[in-house]
Amino acid sequence: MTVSQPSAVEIGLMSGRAGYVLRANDRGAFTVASPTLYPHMWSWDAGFVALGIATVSVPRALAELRSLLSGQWATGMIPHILFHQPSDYFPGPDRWRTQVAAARPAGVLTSGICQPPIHVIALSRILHDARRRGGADQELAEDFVRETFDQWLAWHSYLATARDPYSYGLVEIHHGWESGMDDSPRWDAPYANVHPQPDMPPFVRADLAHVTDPSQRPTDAEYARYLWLLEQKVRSRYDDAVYRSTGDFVVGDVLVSALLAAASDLLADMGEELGIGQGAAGGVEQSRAIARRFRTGVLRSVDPATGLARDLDLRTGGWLDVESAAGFAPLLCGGDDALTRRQRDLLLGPRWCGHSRLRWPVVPSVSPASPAFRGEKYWRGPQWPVLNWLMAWALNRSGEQEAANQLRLAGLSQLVDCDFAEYYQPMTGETLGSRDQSWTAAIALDFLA
Ligand code: 9YW
Repeated sequence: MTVSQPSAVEIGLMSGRAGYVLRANDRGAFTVASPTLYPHMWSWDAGFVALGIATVSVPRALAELRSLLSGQWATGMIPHILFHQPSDYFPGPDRWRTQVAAARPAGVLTSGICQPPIHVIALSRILHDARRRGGADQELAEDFVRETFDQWLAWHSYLATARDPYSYGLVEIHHGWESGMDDSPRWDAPYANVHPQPDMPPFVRADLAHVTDPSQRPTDAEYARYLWLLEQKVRSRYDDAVYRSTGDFVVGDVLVSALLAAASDLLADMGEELGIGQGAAGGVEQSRAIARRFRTGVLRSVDPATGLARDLDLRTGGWLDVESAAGFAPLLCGGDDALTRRQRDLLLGPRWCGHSRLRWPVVPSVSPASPAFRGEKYWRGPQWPVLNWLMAWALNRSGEQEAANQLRLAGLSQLVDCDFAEYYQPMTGETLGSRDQSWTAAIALDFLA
């Protein structure tokens, strides 16, 4: 299916409305992930939000990242949620009980797990925008990189050490939420070994009150497992080594690993350009070493038969064969040109974006040709605009401009109605989940810039 460029009027409306959404979701020091469903700052959302805001205001984009860094733990971990303000969101700070952890930050309440390391990818894009503008924007962005370089390095080093203690080259996650793809079928097998115990505190979900159709969300049984893992993290006092030996869910995540590799290379590039972190044991060399290790880990996970990367269940030692968009992790970190071309063709082909029944040829979270595909259900098939953006970004970086532009145009066509939904039904194009989702508006601005 060929998709044409939106008209000048559509582009004008879309960028105006996307800017309006981000302005409306701005709470001064941070941007909420969505107006009512997610009234806090989420880690990987903040990265996308920052790069979208940078197209209109570099200072405000940098403020978003600075605000996120205020939640960084002493271990280097950037937590997945920063609770800057009270709300009825569940699970909130009372459930996370991070006061049991010595490494928690002072001054802001946070969750106790993390999310994919998209932030330095966003920062390098902001720096690029700022340099194009020059003047005060460029100076601000370069100063920001100098000021925060060690914090980003600490974040990446945390993932590379505490989350890969045996140097497999895959970042270990302790909760499906850490992947950003909560109920993805990627995690069905490992979740089958998660057994909530009767002494888990009772809970009432808040997410269902904000959606029209509960069948589009994870089930209560899935939710109980999520909360049981949270409980296990609390009981381990958020000590990764203790959790590793006691927790039910320990999985090497290929998408997180590929993002870590890509982000580490970009951090090293910025360090070299600005003369930061030089020398044999400096941040630049450390970042390059992290990038090499995780790129190797991702490439090693590829199934030669399917051409897709696989997560590794570190409890059972088994590869997880699910046709999810995370299988395209090698596109994000590069390192094997033949595989990049094979994945490009696969992604644009009939099992993915070229599937004949898709409303728009946009990356679905699970292949519509897979038996695991569910068109309405959260991360089990719907299209998430940020995933499409990531793949377009990756293709562009690998020199695959034509393929990248196809995803960009398809992504823009999907967003032309200006709902900026959380996720979309791939066959009907129906908007699902929250509307006015910040990261969706943000990537629209980036695609339009
Ligand atoms: C939750 C905010 C978050 C995203 C996650 C997505 C969803 C629900 O919304 O999580 O309650 O945390 O799965 O990737 O960061 O947009």
